[in-house]
Amino acid sequence: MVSRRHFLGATAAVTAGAAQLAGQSAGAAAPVRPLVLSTWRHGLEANDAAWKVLTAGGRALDAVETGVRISESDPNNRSVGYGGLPDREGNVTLDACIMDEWGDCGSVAYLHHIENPISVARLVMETTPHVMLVGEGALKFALANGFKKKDLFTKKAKQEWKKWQADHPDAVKERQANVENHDTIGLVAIDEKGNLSGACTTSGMAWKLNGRVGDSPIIGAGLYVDNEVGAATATGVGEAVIRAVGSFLVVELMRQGHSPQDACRLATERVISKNPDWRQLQVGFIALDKLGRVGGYSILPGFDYAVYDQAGGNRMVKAESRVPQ
Ligand code: SD4
Repeated sequence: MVSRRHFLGATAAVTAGAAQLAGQSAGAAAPVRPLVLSTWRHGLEANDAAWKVLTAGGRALDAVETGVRISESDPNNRSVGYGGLPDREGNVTLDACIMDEWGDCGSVAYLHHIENPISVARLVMETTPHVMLVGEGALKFALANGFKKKDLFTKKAKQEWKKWQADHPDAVKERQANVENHDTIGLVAIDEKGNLSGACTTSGMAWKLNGRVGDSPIIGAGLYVDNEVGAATATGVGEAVIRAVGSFLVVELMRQGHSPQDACRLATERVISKNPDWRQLQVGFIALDKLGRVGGYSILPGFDYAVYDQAGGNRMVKAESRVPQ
C-alpha cells in the first residue's frame, strides 16, 4: 500500500524533477513514456514482458521485476539465474537488486538455489527493515517466504565449467576476471505516470572466486534510480563499477544537466581514468531520464541495449564505445 508520506513525496519529486529537466532542454518534445531500456540482446524479451505491464497502466516497479524474471528463468542465458555459469568451484551464486520511485531498494547477494532472485530482493525491500540479505540468510528468507529450491546448475553450464577447469589447471592462482561473459540484465523503466524503477540481476562473472560479489546487487554501483532525475544500470567487470559507484555517478551527471548519453560516456571515462588496464576492461552503462531520453556507452565495442517505446517499438541499439567498433 502507498503511504501518505510516499504519495506526497513522489508527487513533489515528479513535479520538481520534470520542471528541472524541462528547463534544461528548452523546446524539448513531450516526455516519452512509458519506456523500457535494458542491457544486451536478451533485453528484447525482458522488455516485451515489462512493456505489457506498462501499457496496461502498471507501475514501473512491477514492469522491471516482470521483465528481468524472463532472463533469470532462461536456461540459455549464461550470466543470469537458471543456467548461469558458476564460480570456479562449481557454485552458481546470484546477485540482484531492485529500486523504486520512492528510493526504496532491496538486494540479495551470494544467493543459491533460487531461480528468481529479483523477487527475493523485492521482498527484502517491501517486507523487512533492511536493504540487503546475503548467502544463507537470504536463502532462508526466500524459503520462508514460499520460494522453491531449484538446482540452477544446468548440464550445459556444467560442461562449460568442466572445460574451463581442464583449460585452467592453475585456476586457484588466477586473479584475472573473465571479461567474455557479460550478460547481466539491468532494466530500467518509466511508467505512464512518469515514475521510474530499475532492476539488475546476474550470476556474476563466470569462474569468479567463491564468495565474490559484484556490482549488480550494490545500490549505486550496478543500479541507481532517482525519481527526480533518472535511472541507470551497469554491466561488465563489477569491481571497476563498484570503485566508481558507477550507476549513481551516471544519475548524478544527469542531475547536473547532462543527457543520458553524455552521462554514460562521462561515467565510463571516469572508470577509464581509474584503470590503467582499461583496454582489457569491459564496462557499460545505460541510462534513462525523466523525459524518456536514453543513452548507453561502454569501454569496449560489442555492447548493445534494447529500447522499447511506442514510437520505435522494441529494438536493439549499438552502444557507442571508447574503443571504436
Ligand atoms: C558482475 N557486472 O558480477 C557483473 C557481470 C556482468 O554481464 O555484468 N555480466 O561483475
